[in-house]
Amino acid sequence: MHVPGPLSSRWTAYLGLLSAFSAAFAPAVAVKEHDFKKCHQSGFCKRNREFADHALATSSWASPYNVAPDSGSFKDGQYQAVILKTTNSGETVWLPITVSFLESGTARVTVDEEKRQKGEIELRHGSKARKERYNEAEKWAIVGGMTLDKEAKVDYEDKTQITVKYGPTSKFEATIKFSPFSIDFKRDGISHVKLNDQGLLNIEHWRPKVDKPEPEKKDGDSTEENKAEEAKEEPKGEDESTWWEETFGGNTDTKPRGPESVGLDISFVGYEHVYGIPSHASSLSLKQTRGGEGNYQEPYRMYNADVFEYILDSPMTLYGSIPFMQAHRKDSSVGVFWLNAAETWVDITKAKDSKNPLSLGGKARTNTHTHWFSESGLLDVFVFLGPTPKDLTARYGELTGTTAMPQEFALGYHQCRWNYVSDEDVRDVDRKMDKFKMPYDVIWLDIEYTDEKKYFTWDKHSFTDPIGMGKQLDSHGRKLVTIIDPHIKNTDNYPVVAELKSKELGVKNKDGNLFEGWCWPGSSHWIDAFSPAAREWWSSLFKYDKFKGTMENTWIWNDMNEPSVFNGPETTMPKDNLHDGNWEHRDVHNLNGLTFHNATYHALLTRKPGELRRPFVLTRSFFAGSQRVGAMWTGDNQAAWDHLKASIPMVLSQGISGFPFSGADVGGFFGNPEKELLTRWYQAGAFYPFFRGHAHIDARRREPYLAGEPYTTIIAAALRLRYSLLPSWYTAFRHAHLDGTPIIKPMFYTHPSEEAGLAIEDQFFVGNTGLLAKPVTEKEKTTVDVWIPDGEVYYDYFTYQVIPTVKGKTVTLDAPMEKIPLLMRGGHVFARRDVPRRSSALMRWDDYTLVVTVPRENKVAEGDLYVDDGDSFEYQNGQYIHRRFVYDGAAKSLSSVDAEGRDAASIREGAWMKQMRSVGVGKIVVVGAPASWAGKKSVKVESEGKVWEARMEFTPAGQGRAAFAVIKKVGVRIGADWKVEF
Ligand code: NBV
Repeated sequence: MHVPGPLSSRWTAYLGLLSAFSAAFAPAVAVKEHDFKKCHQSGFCKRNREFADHALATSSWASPYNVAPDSGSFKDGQYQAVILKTTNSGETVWLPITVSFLESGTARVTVDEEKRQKGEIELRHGSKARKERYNEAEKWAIVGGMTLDKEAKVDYEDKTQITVKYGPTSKFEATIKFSPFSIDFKRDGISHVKLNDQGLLNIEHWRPKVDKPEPEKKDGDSTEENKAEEAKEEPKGEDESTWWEETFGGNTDTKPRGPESVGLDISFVGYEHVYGIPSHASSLSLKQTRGGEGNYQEPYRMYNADVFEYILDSPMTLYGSIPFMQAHRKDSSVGVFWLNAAETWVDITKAKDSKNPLSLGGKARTNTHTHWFSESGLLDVFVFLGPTPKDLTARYGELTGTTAMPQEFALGYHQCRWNYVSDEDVRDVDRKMDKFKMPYDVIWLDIEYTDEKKYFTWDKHSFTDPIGMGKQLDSHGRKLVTIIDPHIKNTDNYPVVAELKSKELGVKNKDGNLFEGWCWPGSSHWIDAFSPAAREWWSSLFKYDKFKGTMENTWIWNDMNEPSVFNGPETTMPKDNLHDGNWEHRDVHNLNGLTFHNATYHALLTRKPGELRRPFVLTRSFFAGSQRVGAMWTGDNQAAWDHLKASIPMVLSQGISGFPFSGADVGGFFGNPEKELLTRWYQAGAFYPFFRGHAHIDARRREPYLAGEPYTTIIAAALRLRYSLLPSWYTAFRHAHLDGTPIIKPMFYTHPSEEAGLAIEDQFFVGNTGLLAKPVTEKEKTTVDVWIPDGEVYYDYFTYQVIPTVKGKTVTLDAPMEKIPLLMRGGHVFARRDVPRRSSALMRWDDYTLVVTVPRENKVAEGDLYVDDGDSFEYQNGQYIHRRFVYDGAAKSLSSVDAEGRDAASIREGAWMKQMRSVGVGKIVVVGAPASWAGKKSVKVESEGKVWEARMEFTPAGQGRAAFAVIKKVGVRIGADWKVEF
């Protein structure tokens, strides 16, 4: 291979070299679909689809998997048995199955393979690969919720089946049929989820490789006689051509264990919509994948890859995977979590069920059939029976963990580009953001800050004084994020690579030698973050005295951790590479990003003894569980309107799939957004849980103050809106942290009974605030149609206009350039901080504004506010304020109580809580205030044993605007109990 000389890290010089380098090693700029496998180019995908085609086309098809007679036993919430598979050649394969019924009501079905369990396979040069099926995905993904349901009982059993009742109040049941094997999961006596109902279970069993002689070419190869002969040798569904080796794009994958995929059909009975399995640039309600109008031809793929400038409306894989799917119909949600870290594909089809006209008012119901298959590993699937979307996210959160409580600054605005070219450049951007009164919290450094892409070093010519730069940022409470990627430059005089080599902490190739591939630095090695020793070493690199130039306000960005390998198959690592424990990369691929992200998170926890602060680490690649250690973004999008539009279902999909701390690059990574697009993108981005502007190295500078008027002012307003609502965003994160609730919520999630809303993907509610946002995502659009999910009153956020709404209908809102379509639903109380400041840190001790949106008939409005120090883990010791606000129209009062019923006296106040004693409620705004308040000049306030009057200004309704009242100088502490009487 031709190896270019070392690349200069000076970005100017780099620019020149970039194209040459790109041409040689990096993927070209637009995603080339043909660089990534289609199903028919992936051996096991093709085999499983063909298996399905054959089974579904054969009316007499019977799944060849049967539970062995008398092999089953049920004890302590667990059913164990052996499934026997009869192969085409008449051989019997033993597949131990465990069905675990968990206390939470979740069921887990795990199928392993007996013959594979022991032993190793000798590879070349004495290196070895594990023979058994990979069984450690659980170790990385699952953190709780695994207590068995000791109350689960066998309800019925005979020679053909067993039924177990389980879950809260035993309203769930699973009927395991033996011949052929299938499971029917019911809730309240009705089937919701069926496994192997279509008979597509397929576990490719262990077999030794037999070197067959090349078939002799016979004359007249295509004669009928010869075809019949071939058919005998290769029975249907047993295409052996990719069993032991597979080549794609010039890369050959050796498969020492041969074919070993696991496949299963999962039917959602009576469900028309399925969601989840991110990340795909696709619709929120997933599409069918077996062709037909408006459908995909290809299955949804999950094989984490550097698919930059990805195409839209596609089931192609992206950077991260969460194999969690939810099915929803009016008033019912169920779901499955397919715990497998290997390459996975999911086919989706929907079919009207004419057989069962009984349900749903005699209408033929739709069933959604899904077909899942992974290249290797266990068959391991969790089944959730709902019944609400919230139950699903909570149960899934119990298993894989919930969003880490973030650093508060992380919810502010992040200013990034590839690259800020020097410390002076950073200081300048910092000053200009202030000059233009644009709040922001974090500025980011991409790969060019390093000395020739050697992570943990600085380019000494451009970044002469990183600490001075960090201090300037810190003077306004701001932070710096630097990128650290998993590829370690293979060069001399670089202690990091020297240690990686000498301590053998890198990923190995199939021969057991250190794997070498190409990435930004040129020749590189990859840290194996599956290895405990490698993680410990990784931690040592982040200590302040080791990674010099970093300080307490430096945080980290992990990119390229799919991993991206420029000269690897599908721009990633060869599947026959070896990780810690001799597991093949094939088995663990989709976990790779998580392990690296996790290693960085833990490294930041131990930067300095005694410094216990919540790390902030952004990752590009992820898997189920990544939410526990940081945020993600949707990767390399484009500065185009359709990418702005696509970002919303993508971020919503992340939210319902347990990883809500997500956002897309504002402005679009590749290309140059026109000003209107950039502005609209800021308005939308202000509603992403993770809000970061970013741009490619070739893109023109586009810091928001460069846009020029009127755009600069409009963008500044969007930034300030984000900042004023930070208390409510933070509260939404608290809920996500507690029980896995998404931060921005699609209509099906908040209004699961409204069929017309189930596929809506362009509008959402923010936390529990009742704020309904519908960002403009089309060029020159000055109106939007918002779908109204219920009969509540809706107010315009900015003008307090009462929107003339009808439940289930859309309403057209004006959305000129300067306006973000944002409604307030009646019945909520939410918190803001109204004084504009430069960063979130500078707002810490500001008073709050509470907004009450009076519901129809002046009934009850409710909301909450969670606040802690936003930085340490002290919240785990009770150092937080969590208030519940209740407005009661009939009682004419608004009160604040501890949301968790804690007794204030029992909380020992630390430094932060003490300081919060000086923070109060500055203002209360009651939108939709009753007309009877006219003429009132004050309200009675009661708190901490005192009573006083506060001034109220009432503005009567007029010209479509609701009446509203403003109470100023309320005089109560935010942390205290209080009551206002109107
Ligand atoms: O580190 C450079 C970029 C980064 O800016 C971007 O956000 C990542 O998604 N990175 C990818 C590497 C290559 C981009 C073509």
